[in-house]
Amino acid sequence: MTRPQLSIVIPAYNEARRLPETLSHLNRWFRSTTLRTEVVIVDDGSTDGTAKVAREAGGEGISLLRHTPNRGKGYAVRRGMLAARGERRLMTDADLSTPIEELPRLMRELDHGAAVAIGSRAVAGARIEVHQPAYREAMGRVFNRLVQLLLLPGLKDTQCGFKLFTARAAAEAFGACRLDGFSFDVEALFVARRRGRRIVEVPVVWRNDEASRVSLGGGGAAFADLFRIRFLAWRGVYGPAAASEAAGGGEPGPST
Ligand SMILES: Nc1nc2c(ncn2[C@@H]2O[C@H](COP(=O)(O)OP(=O)(O)O)[C@@H](O)[C@H]2O)c(=O)[nH]1
Ligand SMILES: [Mg+2]
Repeated sequence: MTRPQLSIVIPAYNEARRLPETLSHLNRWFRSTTLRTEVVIVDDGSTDGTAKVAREAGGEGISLLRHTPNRGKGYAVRRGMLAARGERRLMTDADLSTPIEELPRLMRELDHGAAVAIGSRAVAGARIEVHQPAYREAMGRVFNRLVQLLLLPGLKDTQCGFKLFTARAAAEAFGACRLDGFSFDVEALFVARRRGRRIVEVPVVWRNDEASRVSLGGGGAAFADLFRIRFLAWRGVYGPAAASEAAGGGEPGPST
């Protein structure tokens, strides 16, 4: 089979209710694009019939990976990104909080040479149509302060679930990742930048879906994981830093 130009990786934990609408929306969107596309759904130990829904909606170009028990969003995305075959690989949440219609903005950045384009709610031009609860937004701001301080200076939102990688950047970054929880985005971006890959933050639309699977405990663990990434980097787990990273964090300018 010819290689897909785009893989859409969807981590799914108990998404039987949200997945059908998401998949039918994606199917409609496929008709508007000429890209050869595959969808990879990763059922992360769901107990609610997610796999059945995915199989029923499935068809050509939709594949399902399953594991039990639940391992976390990081594990699910990593598995999907490494199994995907597309020349470019998008990870997106099952609730399409960032609509798939935003994809061309990210594609454009890869056309212009970026290795990774990440959807962002915190840069000029972003449009938050439905906000997260105030405590999540506040926690997100504190989290980002720490992310920038410890690991990724200059990136204002690493937690939006909509990110596009070239095949090479995806294999490189996710191949080196260790974390299964919610800091996996930070880890993948940290590794990508360490290898000297250019990351661009792109303003996107966000419509929060209140049916969140994120628990407060999971949020706490995410903070601890930031220190873990620093520690693993110090231990050499992510390999040596590329010259451009060692010289000061990759490309100059606000978009890195
Ligand atoms: N919370 C959570 N989400 C997971 C897990 N594994 C995969 N996911 C997926 O991660 C995505 C984001 O989850 P969501 O609850 O919408 O997060 P939120 O929008 O940040 O509150 C969804 O596609 C989930 O199905 C997991 O173990 N826990
Ligand atoms: Mg959500």
